[in-house]
Amino acid sequence: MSKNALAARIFFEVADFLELEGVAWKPVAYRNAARSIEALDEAVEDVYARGGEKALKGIPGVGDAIAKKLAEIIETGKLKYHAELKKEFPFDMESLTGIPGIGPKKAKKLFDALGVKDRRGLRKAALARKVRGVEGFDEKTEENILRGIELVEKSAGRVPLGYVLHDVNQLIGKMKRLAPVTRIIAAGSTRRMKETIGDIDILATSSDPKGVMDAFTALPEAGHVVAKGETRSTITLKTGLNCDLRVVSEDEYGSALQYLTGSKEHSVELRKIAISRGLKLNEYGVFRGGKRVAGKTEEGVYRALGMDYIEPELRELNGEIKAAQKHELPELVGLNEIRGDFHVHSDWSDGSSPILGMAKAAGARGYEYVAITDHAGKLKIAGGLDEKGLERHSAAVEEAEKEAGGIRLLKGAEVDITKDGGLAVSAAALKRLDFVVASVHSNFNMPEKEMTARYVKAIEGKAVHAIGHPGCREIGARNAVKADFGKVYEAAAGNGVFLEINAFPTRMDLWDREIKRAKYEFGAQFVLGTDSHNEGHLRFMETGVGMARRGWAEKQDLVNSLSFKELSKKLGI
Ligand code: DGT
Ligand code: CA
Ligand code: CA
Ligand code: ZN
Repeated sequence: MSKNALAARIFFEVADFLELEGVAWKPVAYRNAARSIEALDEAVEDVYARGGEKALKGIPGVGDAIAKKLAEIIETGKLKYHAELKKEFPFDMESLTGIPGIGPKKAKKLFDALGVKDRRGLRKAALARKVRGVEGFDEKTEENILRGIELVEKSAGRVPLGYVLHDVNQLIGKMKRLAPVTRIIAAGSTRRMKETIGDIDILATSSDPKGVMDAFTALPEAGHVVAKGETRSTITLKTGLNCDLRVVSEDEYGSALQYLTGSKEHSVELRKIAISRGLKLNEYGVFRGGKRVAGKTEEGVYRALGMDYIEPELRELNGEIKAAQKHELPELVGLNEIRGDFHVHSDWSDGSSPILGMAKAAGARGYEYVAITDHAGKLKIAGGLDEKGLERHSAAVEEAEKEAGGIRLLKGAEVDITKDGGLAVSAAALKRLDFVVASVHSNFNMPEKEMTARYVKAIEGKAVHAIGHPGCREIGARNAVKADFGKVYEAAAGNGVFLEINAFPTRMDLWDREIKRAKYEFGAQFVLGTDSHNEGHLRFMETGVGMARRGWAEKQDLVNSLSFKELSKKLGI
């Protein structure tokens, strides 16, 4: 485990322990620090080596006390404070609270009543139907626990792309400098911008494959060399992720890239089409008889098969091949068309940076505008603002705009949708804002009918601009809520309410198939928001755009492509 992952894990567990002890605020601080360490571009040990505790304090959410503890973890691999807390709670907190629906309090209850120490123990107890006997649990929660464990185990070993894309790009940049490569590019699920990846696949061309293999396996990022061959090698990065590298000749570059990009299902279909046209497609090229007719470029491969070039994000065998044959592929939106971010938190709720810091960082990305959408409502743990608080927040946003150097700030909020579809803040208070995201943050397990009605009511109230993370999933931790989403999309499109594509790496919500469905079947419009809790998170826009593209989104489908002038007209601000 990398030191970042280790530190994040320790801090998350400290937060859980402190929450159990009823300590106020500190759990929020530890979780914030853990989250930003988890998402950091750099290894914490490198930050520390560069500038000691002082440099660690440059990490968002890391203050004096946490910097000191982080230094201890970097130096010793452990934290005394954590070990002391653990003595009081002698079970594997992280293993248990990693299961959807299990918080620190429930974990302790299960430990006290059944001696359950970790996920394995809990599965055993649930299968033996012992959980339902514990106070606060019943047959249904027992079932949910088993389903939750399955979800966690299924996603084990996969990593949210948003957390690692930057590392992949850096690694490729380094190889460009250090290795004798002509071309080098990420393929596989990374290139398709899938929300999680199992491993990294890189393709290169070179006249000196052996030199490339030597440079690759000698990278300081390589924790372990799994295999080293003449033209292909695999390393395990210090972050724990595997990375494959293939070197091919220039002539094979296109077909090798097509093969290595996948998806497998997409490629299998292409091969069938090749056969039906009297051709043969493989990773070395497209052949007629013994003669090679394409393979140097991907465009050439698709052209030889009688279709338009298909962008990597679309290669999931979800209608793209038929569309390419009929020349009906969408013109996908690009990152350069994004002019703002619609979901950003500050230290007014559970973010770790001031409004001004977030605004300047958004400006530095070249945005024209950013919506400051701190939590509003009763979500205590996230520091939800009440109506008075919202008024002060709006005033602070106006102030920050004056100092931010030209970027326009939208006075916003992320307001909770209550159990019955109401909003946690009055319509009058919301009316004073420029941009309101409404999200479900509680009662995730409602029956489908009630959840559908809850969303539709929130939409039809017309007090909000967007529905935040509509599926309410947390990748690897919580499945999407059950609702008739067709009805939700229909209501949203009919009432001019946008659907969010939340780009936070563990959310990615809405996602590919749902975006495509909402667009083509219901004519919905979308807003991309990173759900940033510090400046570094703003870069998740990149994978967010990737997800929008996976959902076949074009420029006109995303409100983010509007200029501030067009946007203010649309919002009436
Ligand atoms: P991942 O790593 O699980 O996130 O997903 P991928 O898509 O990166 O899959 P990976 O790393 O196993 O393989 C990389 C690419 O190689 C994959 O996207 C397509 C290609 N590939 C792998 N196995 C097969 C296969 O059996 N048939 C074909 N046609 N292509 C394959
Ligand atoms: Ca892969
Ligand atoms: Ca692979
Ligand atoms: Zn939210």
